[in-house]
Amino acid sequence: MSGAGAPRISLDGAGLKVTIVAGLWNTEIAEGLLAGAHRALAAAKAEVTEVRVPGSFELPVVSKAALDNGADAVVALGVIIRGGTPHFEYVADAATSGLTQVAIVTGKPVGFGVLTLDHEQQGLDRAGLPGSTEDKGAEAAEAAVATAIALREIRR
Ligand code: DLZ
Repeated sequence: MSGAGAPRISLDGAGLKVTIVAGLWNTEIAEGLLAGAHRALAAAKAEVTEVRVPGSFELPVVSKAALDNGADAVVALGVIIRGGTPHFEYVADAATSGLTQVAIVTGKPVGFGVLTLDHEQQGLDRAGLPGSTEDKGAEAAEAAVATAIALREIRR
């Protein structure tokens, strides 16, 4: 995910129930994404629940369960760093296509905050940490809330 052109949006998410589903791999970057998502959702006044999953592969099934059980939107966070095995492609593809399907099948938004990286420094630059140039956890949270608001308008 490159940050060029990413919008920062001021939103009123009062009354929205948002679940953050966060992977545990690559702790420092993952915690930065999580903190950024919390900051953005607090600013939007959304009601927040946090659920941890082992890795990015588990994001889709838990995101779907959250949406099937009352969440208005999910923010899915994960960090996948390219290694020397094909695991990177498998895990990244499973998370990306799985989360896309979850959004379409449930008709509810999934903010996509899964970083797919060549190396750790790219993640540190994007994780909303001191010294980061981007805040992808916050961006994913803002996208989820903005999409939930858009869907509410359309379905009114
Ligand atoms: C197995 C695996 C590997 C190799 N790399 C990552 C990664 O970089 N980021 C991540 O979130 N998860 C990784 N995983 C774990 C899988 O997502 C999953 O948790 C396990 O395969 C167990 O199902």
